[in-house]
Amino acid sequence: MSEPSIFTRILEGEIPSEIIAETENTFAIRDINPRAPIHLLVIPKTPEYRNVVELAASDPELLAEMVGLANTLAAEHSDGDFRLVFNTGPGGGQSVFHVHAHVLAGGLDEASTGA
Ligand code: DGP
Repeated sequence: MSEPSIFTRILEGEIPSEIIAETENTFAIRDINPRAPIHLLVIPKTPEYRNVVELAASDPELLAEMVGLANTLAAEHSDGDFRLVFNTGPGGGQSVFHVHAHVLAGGLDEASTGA
């Protein structure tokens, strides 16, 4: 068994971080290192998918649930418009291998493209 991911540890309350929203199979937190005025993470509760490619191939409904929560959060925290980023692989900037979507909103500019 590999170590639980940082997001599983947050979900289980081992690491403090406010869970700002959840659905049956997903939850959301604020990114610890925000790169936009609104920078949230939407995460499946299951740790079984390392990245969005694995998730889309195995459980597209769960991916759709993530997109739905991102949309809800962008409406609640900003004007409803948002950028959704899935860093994929270390070369794509991914550092946590428990798939997650970066939801960026609120006065985006070119500088906030990289989540
Ligand atoms: P990525 O680099 O795409 O794998 O994104 C991982 C993000 O997770 C990164 O932007 C920072 C965030 N992050 C890492 N550790 C923590 C934490 O303990 N709490 C919160 N809220 N965010 C974290």
